[in-house]
Amino acid sequence: MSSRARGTATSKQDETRPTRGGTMDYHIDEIKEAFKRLDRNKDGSLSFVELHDLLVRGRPDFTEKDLRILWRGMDKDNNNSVNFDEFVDWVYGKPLKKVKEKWQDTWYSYCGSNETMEKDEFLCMCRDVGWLEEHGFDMDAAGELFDKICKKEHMDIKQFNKVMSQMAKRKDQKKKELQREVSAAPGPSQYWPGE
Ligand SMILES: [Ca+2]
Ligand SMILES: [Ca+2]
Repeated sequence: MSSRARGTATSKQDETRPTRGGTMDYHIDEIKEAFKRLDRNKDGSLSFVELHDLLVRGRPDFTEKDLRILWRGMDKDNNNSVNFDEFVDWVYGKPLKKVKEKWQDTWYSYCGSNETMEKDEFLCMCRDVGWLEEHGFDMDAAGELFDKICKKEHMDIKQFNKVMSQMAKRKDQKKKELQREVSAAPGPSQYWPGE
């Protein structure tokens, strides 16, 4: 649960940022402008990171994982970015695509303000998933596994797939089971604060 106070869609309208389901009707030019401003890297589409602050507005109880699932519902053509048409549909309250929760949602939810995972985020996830043991696969072992696979400070989702393969061997479990365990983890209880 978020303990931070946040404005809701109805209590605090900011005219420059469209909020879904509000009472205001937005003119297409306003939406265009908002889209342009949100598109910080100017690549013509919105990433999860670019949309994050807008998605959390009016949703104080949402977790990072909830946001991930909401985000995938907006991304109707599954290309991991929201283009202008998808954005317009969302602003006008068109039904979102139905998505099932996936282990990737949980994984991304532990990534903080980007889409790669640092070691402390990885350890936090291992703990929540229940992978850490007092003896054997402990914090140090998890850290070593991170270094071995990642070789840099950040891990991407492909590298995490390798981690799961190694974990599956180590624990003599099927990788599918490990993916289920990741899905079952709650994700960080609060979303990361906006910039
Ligand atoms: Ca962009
Ligand atoms: Ca898309």
